[in-house]
Amino acid sequence: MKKILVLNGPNLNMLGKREPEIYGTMTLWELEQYIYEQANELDIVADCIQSNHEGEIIDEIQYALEKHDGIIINAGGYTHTSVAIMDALKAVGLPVVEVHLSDIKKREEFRHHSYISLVAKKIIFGKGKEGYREALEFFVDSK
Ligand code: DHK
Repeated sequence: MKKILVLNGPNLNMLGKREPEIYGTMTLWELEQYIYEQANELDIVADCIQSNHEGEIIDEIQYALEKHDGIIINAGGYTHTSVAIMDALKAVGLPVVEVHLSDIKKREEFRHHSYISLVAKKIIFGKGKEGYREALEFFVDSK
């Protein structure tokens, strides 16, 4: 069975309360339950982790090299700023799928650029929680 790390970055722990008109009313806990259910259906082992801290996200990416076959990442605001997270993803060399709940291309211009996209094999945005399902499906289809 494939083991996939699902990393959610800063402020995603605020889902449910945070700008519901953009991110919806689902909490992080509900999102993670959804991801575990979908993964189970697809015969994937998912490990969901959320952190507000750039260094912790980098640590988790590095640990993934020993434990996981791929990474699904929503790096939150670090998507648009973090060369260091991009470098960590490059360093471990695992396949990466980038997910965003909202449609970052239809929002402020500073959200249009993503450092994660430079290393991601697939980029999914604007599909809400279903984006994570699609990201898991990528790993079913990939070798
Ligand atoms: C989540 C965030 O926290 C933002 O900083 C990104 C992303 C978009 C999302 O849509 O999931 O710009």
